[in-house]
Order: sequence, then structure tokens, then C-alpha cells
Amino acid sequence: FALAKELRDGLTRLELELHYQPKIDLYSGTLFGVEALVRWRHPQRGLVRPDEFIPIAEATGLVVPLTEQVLDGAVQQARLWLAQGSRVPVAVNISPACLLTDGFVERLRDRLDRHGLPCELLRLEITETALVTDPERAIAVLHTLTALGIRLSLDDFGTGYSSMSYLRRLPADELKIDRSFVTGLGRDGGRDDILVSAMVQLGHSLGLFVVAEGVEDAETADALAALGCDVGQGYWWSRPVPAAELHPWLPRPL
Ligand code: G
Ligand code: G
Ligand code: MN
Ligand code: NA
Repeated sequence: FALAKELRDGLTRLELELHYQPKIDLYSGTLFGVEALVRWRHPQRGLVRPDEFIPIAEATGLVVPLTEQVLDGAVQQARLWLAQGSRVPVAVNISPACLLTDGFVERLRDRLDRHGLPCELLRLEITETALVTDPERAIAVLHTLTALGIRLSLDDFGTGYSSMSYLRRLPADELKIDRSFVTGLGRDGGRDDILVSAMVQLGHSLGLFVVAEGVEDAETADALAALGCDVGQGYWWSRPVPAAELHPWLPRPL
């Protein structure tokens, strides 16, 4: 696996970069938070998208050091924004295996302490596949994280096999409706409208913020607002961009 070796080298050479995509409050139009999305600045191939290397990282165990770097970058960036007077909650995607790594919680707590970032400004996006290997232990870890004040999102909601049982057991406060449902709004006789509406109501009944991802146009944003969805994320507002380009979306310093 040539790419695996290159990725290992890339990690030591700090070739990873983070882009950030705004999550927008559908009522106020203000920033709800950002999602950090990793890219690999490969010396020959240019900017490589995560779909091309996250699976390799997961298969080789490199995802553990990779996630540590991503968390470090995201925490530092959130701290920098805070120093500039903007409170920006940052969400990081966590691969299932990382959650069950020894010392994950301790390292994360140390990292937040070291950088002086309030725990509630960090959010972890978890897919339900995070829970297949060892659900009991994973859920215990997630409870420890929320006890520290770290927020959790249930990512890609609706695409898994047993979303309901995880909803029951996960201490998340945010549900992210998978893009595949959002893209279908207003089409095919309203099937996806019914599903999205049901997911919004379900989320709200459980006291969760509901986020729709993959919002690409104004019609979709309006339809989501009409269905009572809280937050939107997608190209309609912004692609994932380097931190410096997020400036127009940041809350004005106090
Ligand atoms: O922008 P997009 O191509 O950025 O991301 C593609 C996929 O890669 C998404 O499913 C996203 O969740 C995943 N991804 C992006 N950044 C990270 C990361 O830092 N860690 C993990 N585990 N997955 C990520
Ligand atoms: O973690 P998750 O699988 O949710 O990752 C988000 C992915 O969705 C990233 O690859 C990101 O680049 C992508 N994305 C974000 N907004 C849009 C959008 O409006 N349309 C599409 N097609 N993809 C999007
Ligand atoms: Mn995500
Ligand atoms: Na997702």
C-alpha cells in the first residue's frame, strides 16, 4: 500500500490541513458552529480529499495519530478565534476506532486544558458505526466526554441500520440528517420531505438540535426552515474553506 506509507510520512511532515464549513442557524442566519474537514497537502498529488485517505488511515491504524493532529489543529483554531473575541464551536469527525483507543478521553481533556479551550466549544461528530465493535464501552466513553462538557453529534443520521437504538442510548445533543435525504427535498412526490420532517420532529422530541447537511440552494434552505429544522450546512452558504476565509461568517467580537 504505497499511499499508506506516504500517509505515514505525511503525518510526520505535518501535511494535513483543516478546512472549515459553517453551520448556519436557519432562523437568524448566524453562525451556529463550524465543522472541521481534513485535507492532505500531498507534495506531488496536491490537495487530497479525505474520502481517498481516511479509509486507508482507518485500515492501517494511522487514523489514531491523524485524529490527534486534527483535534490539535481544531482546538488551536477555536482558541485563536476565542482570543480574537469570537466564540466558534468547532466540530471534529471522530472515526470509530479512535473512540476506543486507550487514553482517548484523557488526551482530549489534556489538550483542551493545555490550549485553554472551554469544553463546550468542542463537538465530536460520531456515526453509529462507532458503536458496532464494542457498544457498551463506546457509550461509556461518550458519557465521559459529555460529562466533561464536550458536545456530541449523531452524524449521517438515517443511513445506518439501527439509528433508533443509538438515539436511545447516545448522550448526543445534535442530530445531523444525512445529505442523501436533504438533496431529495421537493422531489419524488415528497417522500424525503416526509422523512426529513419526521427526523426533525423526532430530534426535537428528544431535545436535540437538528442539522441538515448538503444544503445546496435557497429552496432547500427555505424548505428546511419550514419543516422546523434548526441548522443548515452546505454549499449554499459556503464550501469548506481555510480558516482565514471563514471571516465573513464569524460572530463580531464583543
Ligand atoms: O469534505 P469532505 O470531502 O470533506 O469529507 C469527506 C468525508 O471525510 C466525510 O464523510 C467526513 O466525515 C470525512 N472526514 C473529513 N474530515 C475528517 C476527519 O478529520 N476525520 C475523520 N475521521 N473523517 C473526516
Ligand atoms: O462528515 P460528513 O460525512 O457529514 O462530511 C461532510 C461532507 O459533505 C464533506 O465531504 C463535505 O465537503 C460535503 N459537503 C458539504 N456541503 C455539501 C453540499 O452542499 N453538497 C455536497 N454534495 N456535499 C457537501
Ligand atoms: Mn460530519
Ligand atoms: Na455526515
